[in-house]
Amino acid sequence: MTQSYEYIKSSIIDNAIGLVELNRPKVLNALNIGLMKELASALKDFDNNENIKVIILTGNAKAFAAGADISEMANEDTVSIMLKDNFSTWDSIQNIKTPIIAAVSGYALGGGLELVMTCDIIVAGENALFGQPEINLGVIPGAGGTQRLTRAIGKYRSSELILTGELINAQEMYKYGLINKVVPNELYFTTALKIAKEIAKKSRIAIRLGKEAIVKSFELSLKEGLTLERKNFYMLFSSQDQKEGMKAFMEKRKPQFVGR
Ligand code: DAK
Repeated sequence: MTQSYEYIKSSIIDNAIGLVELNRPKVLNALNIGLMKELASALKDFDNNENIKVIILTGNAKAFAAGADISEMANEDTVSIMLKDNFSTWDSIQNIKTPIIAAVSGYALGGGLELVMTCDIIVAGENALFGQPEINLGVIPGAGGTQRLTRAIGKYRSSELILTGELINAQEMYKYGLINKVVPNELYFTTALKIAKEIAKKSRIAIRLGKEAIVKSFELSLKEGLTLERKNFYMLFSSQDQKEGMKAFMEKRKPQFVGR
């Protein structure tokens, strides 16, 4: 099943993996309002689809996304930008329960990097370039960059990136700990797909509760986080998949998970 959009492409692989491709190649996938709305809608559709266990979000070889669309923001003032409330689409993306793998090639800048950082696993081609260049436009990151980048790579590295606007390559970002894997350019998508296929073998309900507990670790105290983890762990013992997973282990066979 493939649904058609204007600014993205959405499709399903192996009946279990949702794929969203950002598709404004002429402007390096600049994230305009229309694209963000379509993206939020496609991700929500996958989140509501009981067959989908994991999502891959990607761009093209030249760009994941070179940031929010500057031409749309240039004439805004404080009130007009506030009233548009475009953050609600960003908020809905960070509430997606299905894990998202970012498959990055080329530019991931500004809002593009912020979008990457809403994902759960990040795979990059060697040519990928990351940065928060908003400072060159007289502003600062507005969709999570100062918070997520700092939590991911630390105060000192994020300060340098955000305050100088410099771009760094995938290998450097890997050393900083933001990226799971850096691979030769031609392998960035197949590597992400390989990880997605591995996740797709697992129980959908366990995958989602696992993501929830990990994401919440950024918001809760250790004590609260451990309580949430324990509740999610207990909850899984009422699933058929827990019974099947443990039974299959003891019978020395592969589990057949049903997502219930
Ligand atoms: N917006 C609009 N158009 C862009 C763009 C962008 N971010 N990035 C590239 N383009 C367009 C270029 O204008 C050009 O269009 P034409 O001139 O051909 O019509 C085309 O894409 C190709 O770009 P270049 O000719 O510049 O290509 P180069 O290879 O020479 O350079 C580059 C590539 C990535 C270094 C360069 O394009 C560049 O510096 N782009 C801007 C990068 C940037 O500053 N990004 C941060 C943008 S600010 C918010 C949520 C999020 C945000 C804000 C608010 N709310 C919810 C309210 C986030 C803000 C940002 O991301």
